[in-house]
Amino acid sequence: MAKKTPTPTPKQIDLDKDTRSSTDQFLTTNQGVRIQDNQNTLKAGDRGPSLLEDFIFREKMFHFDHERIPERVVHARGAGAHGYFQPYQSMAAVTKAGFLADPDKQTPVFVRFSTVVGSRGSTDLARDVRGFAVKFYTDEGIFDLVGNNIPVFFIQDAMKFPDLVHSIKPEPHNEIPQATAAHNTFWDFISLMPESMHMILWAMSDRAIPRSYRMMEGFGVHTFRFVNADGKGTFVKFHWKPMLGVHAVAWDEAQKISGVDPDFHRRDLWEAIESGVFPEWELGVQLVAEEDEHNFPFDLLDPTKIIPEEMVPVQRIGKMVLNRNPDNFFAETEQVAFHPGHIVPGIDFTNDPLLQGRLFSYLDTQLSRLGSPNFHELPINRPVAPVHNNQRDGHMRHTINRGTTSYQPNSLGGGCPYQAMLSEGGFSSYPERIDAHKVRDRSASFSDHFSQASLFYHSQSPAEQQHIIDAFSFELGKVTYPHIHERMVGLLTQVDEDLARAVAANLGVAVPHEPEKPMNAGVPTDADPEKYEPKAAKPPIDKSAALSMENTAKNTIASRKIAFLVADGVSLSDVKHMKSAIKAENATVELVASRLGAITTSDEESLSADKTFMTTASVLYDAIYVPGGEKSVITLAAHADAIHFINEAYRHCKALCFSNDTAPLISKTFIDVQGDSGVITGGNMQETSRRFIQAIAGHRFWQRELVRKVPA
Ligand code: HDE
Repeated sequence: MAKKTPTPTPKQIDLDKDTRSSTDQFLTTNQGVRIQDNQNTLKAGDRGPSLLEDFIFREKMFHFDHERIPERVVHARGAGAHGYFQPYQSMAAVTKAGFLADPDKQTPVFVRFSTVVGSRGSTDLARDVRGFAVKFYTDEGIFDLVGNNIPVFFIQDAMKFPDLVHSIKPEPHNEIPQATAAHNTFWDFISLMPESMHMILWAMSDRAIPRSYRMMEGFGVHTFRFVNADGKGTFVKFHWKPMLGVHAVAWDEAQKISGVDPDFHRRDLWEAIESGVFPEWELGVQLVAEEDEHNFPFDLLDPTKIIPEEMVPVQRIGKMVLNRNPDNFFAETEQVAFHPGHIVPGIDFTNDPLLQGRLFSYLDTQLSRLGSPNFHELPINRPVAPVHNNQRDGHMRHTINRGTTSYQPNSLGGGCPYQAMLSEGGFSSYPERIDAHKVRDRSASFSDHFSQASLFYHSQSPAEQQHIIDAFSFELGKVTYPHIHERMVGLLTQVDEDLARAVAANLGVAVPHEPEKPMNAGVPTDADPEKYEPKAAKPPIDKSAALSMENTAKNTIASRKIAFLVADGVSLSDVKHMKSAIKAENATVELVASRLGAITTSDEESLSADKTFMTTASVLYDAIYVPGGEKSVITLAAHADAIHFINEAYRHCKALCFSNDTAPLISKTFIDVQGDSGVITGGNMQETSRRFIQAIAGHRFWQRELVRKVPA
């Protein structure tokens, strides 16, 4: 598909002021002096020592020496893209936010997706939470929706965040392991932290190994507040719903992708945008009237709880489209600075104690990362709304403020810049009434830690439940302390007895007969431990269809990647027909052969191979097609790598399609063409391609896992 060039947004026009291209330009120093020799240092004789006066060399090396900045303490690895957001209708009844008021108005956005635990160079396919941070450049200032692809969090209070992160990061003595929770310290912490159980169930589910950033949901996690022009507040939970559905890879596949293409998600996002199949999400909101705050069996301020969609439906209020890749990774994706405290009139916080702590952390962290309180002046961070205030100076100040006054009130500067009235868009915080004692404490309404973990588990399909069991068994299997296994199994009994039994069996530990009281080490000294004891509660509903990826959209193959396995003698008409059927659905085809270069077809035409069995792997594709052509089929049947390619895709439950005369190849694989779903063979080309496309849209045929035929 030809790439569409998006119309520049106001933010792009703003960024263009700082964008440079060196085409047809001389090489210069940073002071603009033209350089005549960029190959040799200045020396005393051509075999002599280098001279200190070589300002060109020193400037070049000085800059290089300082190229790196500290990576983010969490969410270090990420990928970003530009786009826009457009509401479907005015939301003025509940919020005065201008960017949600006018269905004709597009607001520029920059989005950064990330993993949480790994460092900048780690793999994209780690089992991890994914960050989903959106910067809206609204006319009223920046609004950052700094969310994740999981709707709840591990802890209820920001005080515990450094402990959580220290436990999951590589262990301090040897900095092992990288980008994974599967080690002693994390599970030690979690097994002592019952409030983490809901999030842990999500993290052990396939949500933590997405097929693509483009196929993830996003969540604001906390309950926020909308405020309308009359000052009336409404609680709001934010959701992003991907138009391509929510899909994951298999765990075995994730581990292999981490080896063959650690940039898998980054590349996937980049390529989708370059090819013009723009990633899209709908913005959803769950609205709760203030009067209903206490009508739920959980606390709206508790970030370990969702509001099930069956209780409060998600209203889809607009769409976000990502249509432009960054020009420069460092300047944009690395330097972008998100902060949940960047809000605009019409949006406000609640007292969620996790959110309250975040409001300190994000601003603070930019100082050590970007090195200056002027980070907001970096092109990617500056708003399109005008900025005027009396803040001055600091490292790397860009703005040149005119005038003699940098204080308020002033008369010498005519009183400028002046405060805005409410009617002029001035921000005023929601005047929530607070009448309380100052305490370090947690509300009793935060003490149900298991009911929503159970709801999540019970809402999964059998295959998804098995994947959760497998993930617990893998992660805890890497833990070398049996008492941590036992504590975790004890906690899992509170979520689901069968889950606990299955995990215990894999770990070789016993399930406690009577579910024990879970240990909760997160109790302050001098506090009444009873008060902190988790309370058993019934889930708000028994099952929620929205929680299972099985029920997601499966109606498109747009942007999916399909491998065609070919060799000399392949049927050109098979290749052509299938390729055009797949391309018509906006998906991509790559021809994979044993070598690069021209492949001669059965009718002596020539095709060009895109990849070889050495340069690619089945795990990088969504589906596989083997076209006919006797000679090609026989060659592939004799090629161990081709057979492995097919078997591996089969093991990962992908759609496979074989042309008519491919029996000699199929017979070398583990595939049973009669009994295996998602395997399409022979027949009329039109019908075959239709069935194949439908199978690819179905994503995976997990039932194949029940009979694990293919060795890893
Ligand atoms: Fe973050 N988090 N976080 N977080 N977070 C950061 O800010 C923090 C939390 C999230 O692409 C840091 O600029 C605390 C929840 C995303 O640049 C830091 C707490 C959610 C990103 C920080 C949380 C998130 C971050 C590190 C608990 C989902 C990446 C670098 C109180 C709603 C943004 C930075 C990007 C990044 C602190 C918990 C999402 C240190 C203290 C809950 C998507 O400020």
